[in-house]
Amino acid sequence: ESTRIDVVTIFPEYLEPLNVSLVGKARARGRLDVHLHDLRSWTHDVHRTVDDTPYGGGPGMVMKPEPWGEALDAVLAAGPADQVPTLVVPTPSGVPFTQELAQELAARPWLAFAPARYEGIDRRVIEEAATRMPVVETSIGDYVLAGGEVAVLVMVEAIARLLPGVLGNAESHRDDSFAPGAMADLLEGPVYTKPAQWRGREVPEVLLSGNHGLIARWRREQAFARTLANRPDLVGRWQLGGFDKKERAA
Ligand code: 6GU
Repeated sequence: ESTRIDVVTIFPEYLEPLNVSLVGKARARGRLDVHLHDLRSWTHDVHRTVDDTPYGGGPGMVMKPEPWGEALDAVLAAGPADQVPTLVVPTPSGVPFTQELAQELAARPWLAFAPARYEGIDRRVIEEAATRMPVVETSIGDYVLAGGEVAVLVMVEAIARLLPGVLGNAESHRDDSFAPGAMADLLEGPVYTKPAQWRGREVPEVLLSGNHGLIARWRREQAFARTLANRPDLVGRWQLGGFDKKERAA
């Protein structure tokens, strides 16, 4: 019913936006149960050290295994005794975070996020965690962030809006009307609202026509054109199935 989310980070304040807007409301309504943890609370030295130099040499620092091991032990112990979380590790070396993966994760009752700073976490932490719980290493895109915290915000927002009762009715109906994964293949076209004329620019006449068949066809054409222009990589998937049915229906 309520999705539990644990986040272990050296910057809990970076996750403050989880108190705002859609995710904040989902928490206030009891649909999301978010627990933030400071990784440094599982250090034991006076400097609260979480990183060290990489074996084998090279630039940057690597996150030490011991604090992460204790943190994941504590997270496991804090949740329901009959469950384990799915551990989500944001990393540019992970599998792409897609709408499909967001849907899979939204179906799980308990997610634990382990965003890293520096060059990443000692590999043994991920391997040992994987003996105890499902682990997903995932990237939000082909660019490098300074740390995984912002990626956690992205993922939690994408997941939260899929939870039952989080979005308004209009929006959830709209999403339901698409086959699962449809948005991965076709970008949305342009949208307009009142006034019908603004700074000498008109709303496309077809949208004022009241002809819903014509409007649907126009929107489809706009979506095709925008996908061709902005995401030609998606066009290759149009032939491979799933799309014909939607086009016929529309
Ligand atoms: Cl998940 N983390 C970091 N640090 N950089 C990224 C990323 C994640 N996804 C894309 N770039």
